[in-house]
Amino acid sequence: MSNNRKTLTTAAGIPVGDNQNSVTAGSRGPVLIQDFHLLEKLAHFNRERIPERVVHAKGAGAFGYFEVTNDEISKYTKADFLSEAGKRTDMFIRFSTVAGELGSADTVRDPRGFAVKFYTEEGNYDLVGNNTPIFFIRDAIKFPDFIHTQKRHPQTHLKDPNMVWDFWSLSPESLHQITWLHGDRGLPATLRHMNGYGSHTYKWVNDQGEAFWVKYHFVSEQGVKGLDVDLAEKLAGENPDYHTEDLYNAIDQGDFPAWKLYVQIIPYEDYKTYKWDIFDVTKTVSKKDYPRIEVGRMVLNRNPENYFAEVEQAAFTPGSFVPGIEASPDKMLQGRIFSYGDAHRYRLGANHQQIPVNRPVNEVNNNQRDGYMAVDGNGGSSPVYEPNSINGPAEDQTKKSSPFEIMGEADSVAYDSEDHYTQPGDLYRMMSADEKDRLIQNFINHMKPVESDEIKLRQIEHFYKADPEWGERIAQGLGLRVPEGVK
Ligand code: HDE
Repeated sequence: MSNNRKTLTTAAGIPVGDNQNSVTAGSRGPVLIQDFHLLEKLAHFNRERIPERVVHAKGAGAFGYFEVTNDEISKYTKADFLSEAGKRTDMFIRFSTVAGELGSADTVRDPRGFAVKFYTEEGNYDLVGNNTPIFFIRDAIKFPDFIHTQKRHPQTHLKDPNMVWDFWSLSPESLHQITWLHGDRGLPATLRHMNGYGSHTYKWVNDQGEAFWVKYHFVSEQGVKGLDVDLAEKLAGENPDYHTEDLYNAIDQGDFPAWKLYVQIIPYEDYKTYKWDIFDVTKTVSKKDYPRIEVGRMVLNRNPENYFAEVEQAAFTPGSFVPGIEASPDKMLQGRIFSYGDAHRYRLGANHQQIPVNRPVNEVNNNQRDGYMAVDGNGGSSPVYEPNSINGPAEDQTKKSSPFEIMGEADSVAYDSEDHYTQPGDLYRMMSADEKDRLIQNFINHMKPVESDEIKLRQIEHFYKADPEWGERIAQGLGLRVPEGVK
């Protein structure tokens, strides 16, 4: 053995004398329990897995930076990392599919997660979006049921189009997102060839205390490209990690992918009068009404050094806001603000923010102590309570979030708009003839295995209401007729 190799050690740093033969009682005798290296090795191996994410389990990540390109953004937000052109902030991104398990194929029709962590000087800002500007549902209370339909059937353990279309046909607010999903953008060529969206409306507040509503759009500099359906199927078999590999190789070869970040700024008072509820995540806000304003540029220039440490253990939450960026009353967003931290505490533990990929670059000062894996010194001898007279960290009232006026009664009520058809219909009508053909074929292929005609007809009614031609074409492709009562 050459002398410049490091000595193999146990986790306690003890040099290992033999890593090929366990210690036995005599050369043909049983293994001795005193072989602590063997015991540690087997026991640690059993504990290598942590729970995979209940959604977005399969993902790829990369590090990079975000650079502000527009000096005017501070008119709308006091967020320090957006304060002036040229300002750079390190960031980490994780792309993911939604429904598949950790080992599932990349090239499937599914939204892609687009989760960005900005390591700002005022703490981590997480923008946990998708490659779609909208979502299937608009109230967090429906999310676990919705995801159950996307996962495996409780008996067969198979993906089940009956569950999927039963739920979607009974949740017409999903029509906009499923139209998007069955179009060309629902199956991206690579992770580099897709846009990213914050999806929800968020609130920005400037240093005068003025508030604005904001929608985020990351536009790919590589262009937006879809993957041919037949090629995608072939790749899913031949190279299920096709997208993961493409991203890694591009960065490895110095071909750094980049996105421009734009925002739509919606004046605060407009939420009361705009033709759509801007807090309803199944709707978009027109670019004609609120044009995109450039904010900056995101460049991915470094691969993770270790997948588990940095990608699997990455913990994003829409509840990680920095001063100048706040929540809106979007019910989905509100539910998510609970859900992600809860998922991390379960998957990674109470101290998950101490894991290097999740650790902020600025100093952390709070009165939270102890818990499993408190590995950052646990606050040392500093104070552990507040108020105190021993010079502990104090709040800064200038960083308080802005007020939002509320009226009405506490109740379980739906969003006002029951118009689930205008925006999907517009999306359909915007498509070229070829795109429409592909969209319709994708729907037909996906709906064909559904056993119940009742479910198919219920969904056809939604297509028909969005655009009669669309409904007729899908009905025909499925060998059905649009019911007379619908016309
Ligand atoms: Fe998520 N989502 N989600 N989601 N989501 C998770 O967080 C959840 C939603 C999104 O790369 C989970 O750490 C609820 C919309 C991304 O690590 C979980 C609702 C959007 C990722 C969770 C939504 C997303 C997740 C799974 C309805 C786009 C991957 C484990 C209110 C705007 C982040 C975890 C990563 C992951 C919950 C809806 C995007 C369970 C309850 C809308 C990109 O907490």
